[in-house]
Amino acid sequence: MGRLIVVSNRVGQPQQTAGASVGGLAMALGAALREYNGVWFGWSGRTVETFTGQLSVQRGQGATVATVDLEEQDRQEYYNGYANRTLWPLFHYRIDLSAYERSFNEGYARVNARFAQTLLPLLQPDDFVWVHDYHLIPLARELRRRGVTNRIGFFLHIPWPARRLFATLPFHRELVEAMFDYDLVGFQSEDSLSAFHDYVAHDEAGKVQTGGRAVAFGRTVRTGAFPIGLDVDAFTEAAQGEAAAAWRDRMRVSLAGRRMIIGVDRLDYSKGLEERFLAYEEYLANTPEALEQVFLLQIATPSRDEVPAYQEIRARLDGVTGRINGAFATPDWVPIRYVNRSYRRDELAGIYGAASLGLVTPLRDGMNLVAKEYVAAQRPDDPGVLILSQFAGAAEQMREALIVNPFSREDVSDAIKAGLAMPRPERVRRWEALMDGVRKHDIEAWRDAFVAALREQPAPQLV
Ligand code: GDG
Repeated sequence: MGRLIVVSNRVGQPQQTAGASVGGLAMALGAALREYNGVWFGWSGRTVETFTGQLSVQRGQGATVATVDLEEQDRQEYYNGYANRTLWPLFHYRIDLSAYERSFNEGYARVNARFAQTLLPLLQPDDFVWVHDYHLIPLARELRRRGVTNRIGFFLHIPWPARRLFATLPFHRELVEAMFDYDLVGFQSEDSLSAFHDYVAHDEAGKVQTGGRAVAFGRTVRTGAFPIGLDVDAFTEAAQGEAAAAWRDRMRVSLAGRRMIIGVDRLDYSKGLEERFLAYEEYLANTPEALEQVFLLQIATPSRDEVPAYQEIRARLDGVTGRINGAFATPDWVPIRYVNRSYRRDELAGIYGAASLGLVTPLRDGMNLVAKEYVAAQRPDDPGVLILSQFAGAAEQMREALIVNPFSREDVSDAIKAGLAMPRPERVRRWEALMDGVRKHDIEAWRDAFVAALREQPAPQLV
């Protein structure tokens, strides 16, 4: 069996489980590489004056991590630019925030070419290559141009937007055409998959065959939905460890008989934090008996702070939380505990476990792993209730959550009320169904389904 070569913008530590701050992507790929004798290749996060293509290789147990340095101009145009100022907002339905600058486009093309050039000497003929996320959509095209015939798969961690939105991207056609250089393209949800099919069928006059083969540009690519999940065993282990128990106890003391609602998100406008705070404010305003009895703990870890839209949302959230706390707080109670730092995974697991409600209300999200973590951290005999946005990919599987429209304050406020009042038997019944789903759609199921599909796939054929 050939090796698995994973390529993503940044690499993580494959051995890491309970340790410090890692995002959803890093956790997912770390678990995948532990299973296969793999190589994980990506940007080191460092910049140098002139790009050299010099690889830095670290060998660990069962996996090798290889990184390359980029130039400062690459960081600005490719990472802060095209990836995080053009594609991220557009794919999260925020065309008002999407910047269409040619230099970003050039930086994106340049870095994808640099990635291909640097990866080339690492590849062996029977390797399978698995490319991740919106930073690297054209990577297969760059590898094919350099003669690579290995199987190459692509997985998009974020949503694929509706076709009319996608068409606002200059060179949208080229980007999709580049996706036909993969053997397999995977999305998080049926919603994203069908939006992609819709574009292929309508804008390219292509065809979508049964089994998910998309035909356009004279080529065929296999497509599918592969919902990502948790490394459930690692997470439950973390939730049962000492650090988690210490935080559960610490939170229980600090509750002082009150109920806690929890939100945990990267500080990102796609996560709907402002809308969440306003819905919670509405709940407080309409529920006088909740005053001093409930609080919202929002952990919002700063993210992408070089990008102006992230500086703006941070400032707005400072304002909104300050205003709500000023209006409702009493000398010994604040309605929102707003925390801008990150916690270790095991600490987070303990904090989730002490919350009566998990509030997960992104305006758009590829999947959302926090929803799954909240469920996995609950006590089976007395679980909390999950409130989940209908616009998170996770909503396709987590039907027993209280599904809400995050744009509607009334809807979210009603769900908070219903969740806090829900009798224990109903909480247990919903939690059991949710936890079954979390186990079924776990990280191994995701990884194995994608890798199996990639390995079975015959080489691309001309139609
Ligand atoms: C992208 C897609 C998709 C957060 N704060 C801390 C912390 N986190 C962890 C959470 C969770 C992860 O970060 C966030 O994952 P999400 O899935 O919620 O969101 P994104 O970061 O936007 O991830 C998303 C995901 O990729 C995987 O495909 O689900 O849709 O946008 O695991 O727990 N972790 C620690 N301390 C924190 O303070 N340790």
